[in-house]
Amino acid sequence: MPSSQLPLPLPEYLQEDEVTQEHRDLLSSLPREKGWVTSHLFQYQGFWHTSRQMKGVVACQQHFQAHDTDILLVTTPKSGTTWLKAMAFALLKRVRFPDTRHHPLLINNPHELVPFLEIKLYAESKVPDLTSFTDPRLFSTHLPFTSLPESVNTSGCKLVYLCRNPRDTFVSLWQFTNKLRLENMGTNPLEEVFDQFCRGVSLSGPFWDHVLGYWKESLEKPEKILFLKYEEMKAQPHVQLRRLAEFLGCPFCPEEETRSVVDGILQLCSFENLSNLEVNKNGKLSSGEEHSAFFRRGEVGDWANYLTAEMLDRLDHISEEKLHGSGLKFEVS
Ligand code: PAP
Repeated sequence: MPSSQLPLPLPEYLQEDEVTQEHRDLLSSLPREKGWVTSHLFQYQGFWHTSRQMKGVVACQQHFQAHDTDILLVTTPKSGTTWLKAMAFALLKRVRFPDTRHHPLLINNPHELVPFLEIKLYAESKVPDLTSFTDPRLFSTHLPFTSLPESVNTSGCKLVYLCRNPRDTFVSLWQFTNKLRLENMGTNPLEEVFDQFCRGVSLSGPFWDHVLGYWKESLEKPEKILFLKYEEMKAQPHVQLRRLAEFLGCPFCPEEETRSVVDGILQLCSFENLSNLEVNKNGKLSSGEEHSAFFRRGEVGDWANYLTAEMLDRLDHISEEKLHGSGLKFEVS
């Protein structure tokens, strides 16, 4: 066959070949359900992961050693991960990269600058070389609290958790996974994946258990976990960025305030700015996802364009039941 007619290799995120017997054995021992993009999701320690991610989850639990100065950005998928990565990076590296007109975020997607532990680093290698990361190291994860590597809890490592209301999270996830599906797979029927989401069968789901795990821990250990909401970041970005800076031990000094450094970071990391950069319009992650898939509307309340009254009833009912007595509430508009 001429090379021009050879079928294109699948992007890495769609590859499900299990090369080691150990991994095959583990997967075959786990409950499985139909995946949203890949053929299956596997339930491990109560939460759902793809086969490729499972490799990363196990390797990172076994081998990741947190440093006291590490910072871990934690989210459920589609809660604003890309935005938080950009803001935390710009904030922590502001002395090294003070000029927002010549900044790494202008030529790199935030996921490249702040890699996922289980989806990137430990999915690619059982023991990745982390020596190029300088302290404070900045990583991210979608892992639920109960699945974090032990050293995250035993070290002084800090966690920043960002969540988003379940209505927008679901719609964003549905849209994102449709983009990741190959053309011949078609789009996922909304009703079908909505039902899966409600039953907890979504990437790193159940959504509510994920959020509650970190919410409770943040109440007990506010110096260890900062709990942020997407809706609050949209409504009061200056307040939330200053909170983040204080929590991470690098508050803005008066001189920075007079130079409007907060404005500069928010502008650099805004949806408008990031989504229009060449790198984010046309680039791809090494695992094959197009950067543009991480930027859609970036608003609160887009759920109103997709969810029926019946769906809202079901979702709100689950939220009420799950969050009852926790003190946690979501804003939806
Ligand atoms: P991930 O968890 O897979 O990394 P994540 O970044 O959390 O994805 O989700 C993308 C969502 O954040 C998208 O929401 P939408 O589908 O409702 O539009 C995306 O548009 C939004 N987003 C990305 N960058 C920004 C930003 N700079 N400001 C606000 N929202 C953003």
